[in-house]
Amino acid sequence: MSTRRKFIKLSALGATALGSGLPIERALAGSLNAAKSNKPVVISTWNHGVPANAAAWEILNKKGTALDAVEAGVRVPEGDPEVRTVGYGGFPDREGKVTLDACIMDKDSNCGSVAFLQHIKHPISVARKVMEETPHVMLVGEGALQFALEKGFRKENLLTPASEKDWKNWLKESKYKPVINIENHDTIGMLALDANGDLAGACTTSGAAYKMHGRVGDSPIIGAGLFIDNEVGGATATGLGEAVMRTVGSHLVVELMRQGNSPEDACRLAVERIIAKQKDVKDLQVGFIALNKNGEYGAYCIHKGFNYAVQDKSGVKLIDGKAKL
Ligand code: SD4
Repeated sequence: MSTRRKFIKLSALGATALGSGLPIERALAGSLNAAKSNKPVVISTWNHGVPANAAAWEILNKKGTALDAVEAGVRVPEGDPEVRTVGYGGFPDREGKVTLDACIMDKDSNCGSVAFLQHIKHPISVARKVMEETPHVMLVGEGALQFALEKGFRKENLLTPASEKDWKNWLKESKYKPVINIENHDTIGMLALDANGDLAGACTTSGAAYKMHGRVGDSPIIGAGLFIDNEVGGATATGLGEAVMRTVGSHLVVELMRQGNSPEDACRLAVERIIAKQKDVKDLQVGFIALNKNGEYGAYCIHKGFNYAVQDKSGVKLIDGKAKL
């Protein structure tokens, strides 16, 4: 970046910091310390983020790109039938169909997304192909499936016997009520900063368990479930997608970081915005994680119980997200 451009950016940051009442030193320190940045680093939602991060780390540690890392990382829970909320083995909708949502975003603000996709185990890789091999950002349903098959993905049955059994039990009462902090809100969202200092993110889910057929959540929506701006940072969301979409949550978190907030503060402010817009948050969980350009990270959620996984040079961590309530 030219010195002049850097100066303009820092001036803008300083002005924002003044406007928001944030200490200017803190806002500026973030930009000025770029040389000391913590990289590479990868963070992701929930405890299934630990093995997912390990796969991403293998790439990051060999100076691979953040984009390759996040794709490889989230493919781990996508392919794991024991993870009942992502990819193969995910809970179906109320008609017993496993429908998947995923998106990916890179350092150049390229993005790709698939929603309401059936029969394909790795929707994140289809999303990447949408990004790289089509003029579009998002493909859904039958069109997304047709595209995946054209690209050589295999059509398979994603409903495992365990998920089918649970669905049949659910049918007995057919009561749809999202429950906080348990398996029906366990999307994986992953953010990585590579050795080159570039960011990328990925988000993939089977969505809310027993949702209406055709329902799409926040996870494949760029800006809601995931957002990356390589000049600032990235954010991703988990929890009740409808609440995240109403506030375009991940974009909000990134913009709050742009204004000088730390990753954790940005996540907290976005959570507070969601709470302010909802009548009742008793049964509503949303969690955000965020990573900035310096490799600093943080998280925040509405209710206790949300955790996130981190891997960097200092090792592997599973951290409880701070909660508002
Ligand atoms: C959705 N946000 O479809 C997703 C679900 C989720 O952790 O995050 N689960 O609403």
